[in-house]
Amino acid sequence: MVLLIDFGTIVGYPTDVHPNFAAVDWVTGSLQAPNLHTSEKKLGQLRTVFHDQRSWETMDPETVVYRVWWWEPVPAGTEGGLFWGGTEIQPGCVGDEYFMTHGHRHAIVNRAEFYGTTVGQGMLVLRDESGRAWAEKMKPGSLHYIPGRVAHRVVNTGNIPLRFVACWPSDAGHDYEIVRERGLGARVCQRDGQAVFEMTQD
Ligand code: M6P
Ligand code: ZN
Repeated sequence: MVLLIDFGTIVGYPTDVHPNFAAVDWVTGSLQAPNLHTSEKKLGQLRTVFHDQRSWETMDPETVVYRVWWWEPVPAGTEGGLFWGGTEIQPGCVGDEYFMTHGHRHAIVNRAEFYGTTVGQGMLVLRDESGRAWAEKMKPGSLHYIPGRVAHRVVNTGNIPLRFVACWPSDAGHDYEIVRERGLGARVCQRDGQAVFEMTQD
């Protein structure tokens, strides 16, 4: 059987398979998909995330730090399924610390994830269960495998929006508490115009 796929048209699909049509712009990471989910995080929602609380208090809490969009081809919590999404982090700093995602570990801890950078420059900060922290440079084309049990966060170290695509298991979930309590063990700060990865005590 020949299967012809042309975004929106599948010929010969089995009638018991729900036709899931989606399209990615591989240059920007933008996504078209059925029932696309979106969310945005503003500075006001990221109080404990940045270390310079004084600078954070002087900034507009309505400032959008990052947006996320994702497709759930199966319901959240489904074992064996996958989600696909993208994230755009604005350029900026709170004090000397770059704008970044909240960061999380997966609620089902052994679930892994892929991140792939499409636009901009950044750092993926990772921390394993033993407390070791490290970072991987993100730039267009860089592909990052995040093993299970490893907490992860993305930092925009450039002066344009940083965009990356992501693929993660539909039952992975997000554990934000662990990052709120323990942090990532490292921060990425601007020192003399350069992005510097610095270990912290937490
Ligand atoms: C990526 C994925 C999402 C995640 C998003 C923002 O797109 O890992 O699952 O929600 O980044 O990260 P956070 O949830 O830490 O705010
Ligand atoms: Zn994740």
